[in-house]
Amino acid sequence: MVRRTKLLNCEICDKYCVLCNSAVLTPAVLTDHCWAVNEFCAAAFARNGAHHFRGAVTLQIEELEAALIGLPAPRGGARIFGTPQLRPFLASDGCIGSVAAKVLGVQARPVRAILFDKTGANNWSLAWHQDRTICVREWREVEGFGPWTTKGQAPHVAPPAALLARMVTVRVHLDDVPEDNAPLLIAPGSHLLGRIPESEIEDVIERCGTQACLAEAGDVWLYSTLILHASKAALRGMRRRVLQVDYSAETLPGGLEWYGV
Ligand SMILES: O=C(O)CCC(=O)C(=O)O
Repeated sequence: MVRRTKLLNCEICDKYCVLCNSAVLTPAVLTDHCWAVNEFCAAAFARNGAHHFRGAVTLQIEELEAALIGLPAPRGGARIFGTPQLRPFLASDGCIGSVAAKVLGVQARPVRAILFDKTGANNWSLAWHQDRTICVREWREVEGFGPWTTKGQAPHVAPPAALLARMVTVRVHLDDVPEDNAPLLIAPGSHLLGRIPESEIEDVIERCGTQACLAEAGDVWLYSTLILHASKAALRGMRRRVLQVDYSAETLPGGLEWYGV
């Protein structure tokens, strides 16, 4: 017999959780589950820094795989440049870009894309960190921007944290990500803390708690770019392909230009 209990509304978005309608819920659990339902709640995203869009690209997954075929995906991931076949997916009215546009509006544009392809033979883990750099066309000295590095032959620079806080990152899952296939781990709410010094990371994780972002092929996770995150190596002989795209709705100051995709 299915036990039905009174549905509680999420304290943030005032909607009930469709996943838990037979469980006894506390408001805290509901808030957690809130990001697992398809309904997007801007207020919950602003607080948690993440939202799971189930099946957002399921219908386009074969076309997407075809667009990505042949692209290198070495250990640690490869930046994707000059791939016009991806643009319809990434535009703000495309199946990927429209997820970013929920937060940034129609001005959202893809500013960096990376393809990760973890397999038993191409495996790695990443300790807790924030993504702190953006990819630009050329080096220019601009106040607040630095230090500079070169990755994948393109200049990268650490911008002011406030700029990163206004960006979002979309992760498109091409394979299932159960608990043992290297889900992204996040510390919900950590994106609100600006740039977090290395020495404070442990303490922030303790305070924010952690969440494993499980997914099925065709799902999309949306994150605040500044969120503290980590990922383990894949444990089983499974493949874990993720297309990760950073979005911004801004032009850069001082003549700096986004590299783009
Ligand atoms: O996909 C992953 O495993 C981790 C990606 C990541 O942490 C990053 O790009 O900073």
